[in-house]
Amino acid sequence: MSNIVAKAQQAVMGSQGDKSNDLAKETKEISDKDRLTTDYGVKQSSADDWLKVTSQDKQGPALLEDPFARERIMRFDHERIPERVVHARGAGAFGTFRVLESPSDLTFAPVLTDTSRETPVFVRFSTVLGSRGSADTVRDVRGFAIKFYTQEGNWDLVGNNIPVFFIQDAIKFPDVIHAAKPEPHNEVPQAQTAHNNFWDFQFNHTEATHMFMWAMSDRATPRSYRMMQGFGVNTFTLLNAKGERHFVKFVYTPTLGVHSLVWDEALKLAGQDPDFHRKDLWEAIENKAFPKWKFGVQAIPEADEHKFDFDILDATKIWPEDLVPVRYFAELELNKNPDEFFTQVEQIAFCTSHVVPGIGFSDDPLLQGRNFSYFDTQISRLGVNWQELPINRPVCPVMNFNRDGQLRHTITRGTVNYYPNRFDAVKPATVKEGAYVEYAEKVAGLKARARSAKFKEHFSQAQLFWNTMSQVEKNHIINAFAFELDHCEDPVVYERMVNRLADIDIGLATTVAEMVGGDPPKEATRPNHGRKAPGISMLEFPGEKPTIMSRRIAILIADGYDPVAYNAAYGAASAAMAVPFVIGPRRAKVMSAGGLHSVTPHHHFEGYRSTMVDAIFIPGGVDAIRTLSTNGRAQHWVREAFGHLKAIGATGEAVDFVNKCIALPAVTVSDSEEAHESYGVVTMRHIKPDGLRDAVNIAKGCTGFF
Ligand code: HDD
Repeated sequence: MSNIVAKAQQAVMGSQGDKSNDLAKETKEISDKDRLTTDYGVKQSSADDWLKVTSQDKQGPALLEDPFARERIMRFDHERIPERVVHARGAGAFGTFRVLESPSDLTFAPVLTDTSRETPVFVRFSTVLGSRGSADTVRDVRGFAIKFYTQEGNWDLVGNNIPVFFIQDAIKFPDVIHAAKPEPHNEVPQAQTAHNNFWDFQFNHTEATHMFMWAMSDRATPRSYRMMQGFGVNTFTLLNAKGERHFVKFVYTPTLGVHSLVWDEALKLAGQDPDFHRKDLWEAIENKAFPKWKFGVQAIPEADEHKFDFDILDATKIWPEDLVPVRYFAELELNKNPDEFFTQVEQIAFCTSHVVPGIGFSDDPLLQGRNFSYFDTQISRLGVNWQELPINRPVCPVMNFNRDGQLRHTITRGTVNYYPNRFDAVKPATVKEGAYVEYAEKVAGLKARARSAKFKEHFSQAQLFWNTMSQVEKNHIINAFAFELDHCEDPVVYERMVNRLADIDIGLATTVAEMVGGDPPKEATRPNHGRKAPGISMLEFPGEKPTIMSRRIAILIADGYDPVAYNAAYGAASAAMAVPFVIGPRRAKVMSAGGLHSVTPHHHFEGYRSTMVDAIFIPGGVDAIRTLSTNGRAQHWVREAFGHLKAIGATGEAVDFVNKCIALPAVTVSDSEEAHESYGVVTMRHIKPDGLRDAVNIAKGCTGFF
């Protein structure tokens, strides 16, 4: 019998620890050697014509008897599966998780302690509210879910890019999502929080106050999935070999820094390039600019659970980093794009309930509800055997007596499918063999539909967040509220919300009210404690070192461009692993000054937009600049890039062109022979190779910050 079990196990598992090999077994490559067949393997002679009764001069009816045509149409008719009820829009990639320094005082989980391991992972990023086809850059929370294919089973860490949540108790999830999704009568608006129902709910649920401050901040308009932090949000537990337990929050911080789009860019990109984030991730991985995150935890010993003025099991609260610092000990790298979107990114399915020995849950009421919801939703989305799908199956052995159901895939040999059985087959594992054992937590209390006292305080951390923001971040938050509440037509909604803002900051409330209407109180309705905390302002995360690696740089040219400046800039950007895009008046040969060189631009001025790049560079050239000066769109490129705080470089005749486009007295575009930088505009009359390097360096710094 054990032989049979071993064989069956082999059929289910991949080669140990290696998810790529496991997936390779199910992956087919298309080639010109392939011949078209039906799903049942019979070769087909035509993919163009349905079987018909026909003759040369008369077209007769199509025949229902044609099994080939019927199969194609039937398969097509059933291609769609339900999209995720939230987080429907997303992108994903494979990667690796490595432990750099073992936190064995916190946990015995090998995935978090074994420094010799490389655990394969799949990460799916997402927006929350939009449908599968919605735009990437909308204002929204981003999902950041990691599936760790560990030797001890799959561990799913289903996090977001914001460390807190709207609600404390999972029972409210349907309400917060219904209120945020398109309204029920007309299914409007798509992928937006800017509507009556969302803000009506926020007002009626004071516990959402902290979270909506984050959602109105620049965190909700990331520049790239690669430039977002990730947070497990809920409170988990780690168990060490001595049996000691810590409460933990998982944190992952990108080495590229935390950066956002400005709102105007995000709005425009939603139309100009709805796949902006999806493409950005793909492009970076293809260019081998592998995104990386430092991975760590905030940990609180079990004995200290009640030492804080907030409940550490409340998902609407952060653990301020001055009280509980983050301890980084591992790194996460994404290094391989998926082969096929549907079978990998769409079919991947996460469950917060899936943890491995050494990692556990807490009594966080949001987490406990989530632990029910995820498995359940996968059944309706993918079917009960969803864990057998290639992207979801573990790389370690799987064996049990869960059987049958729709689309059961595994064939298990043996005459019994229950335990205990006369063969002693498929016995429960011992602790030594790696069994998951629940922590023996002592629980006592009365059953009640209630939350503990500290869960009732809802404003303190909303103020903490606001107090900590830099002035620039505050301005962006004010503008976000002004935009959102302006989209609420019902005065009850925006007037009440303006009042609610006075619970956080009276300046915020009055400034927003001036724009959207409403009558806020004259004074703050709640005293501000004045506290700030580290780890909240994005400015604290500029990145490990300034880099233009994987940043897009547009080089604007026209006939007569200066080939020396062009080549130098293109070369410098490529050498720094940035992604240069040449933009010209047409996607056909553009001749340099002197006619010795030519370039075929990647895009033309109308086909691409400044929103899609991080910086622009314009080489001089008398004729080229004459053309750009009479081209409204080329001027718009410069103005818009400047308005979005992007680095702009110009040499030779392009200096005057940029100067004219910007035309702001505060910005001095220098006439200097040397490289000169002002407001992120880098200019040089006469180029020198060194000066260009300066320009690229300055561009690095500038693109890093906005
Ligand atoms: Fe959730 C998906 C993150 C609360 C119920 N959630 C989902 C995804 C992420 C999160 C990243 C997408 C996973 C993927 O890429 O497939 N959710 C969170 C976070 C939460 C949270 C960080 C708060 C701490 N979620 C939450 C609650 C419930 C759900 C309270 C229900 C009680 N979430 C779901 C779901 C989804 C989901 C309906 C939809 C698709 C899926 O699970 O697989 O079950």
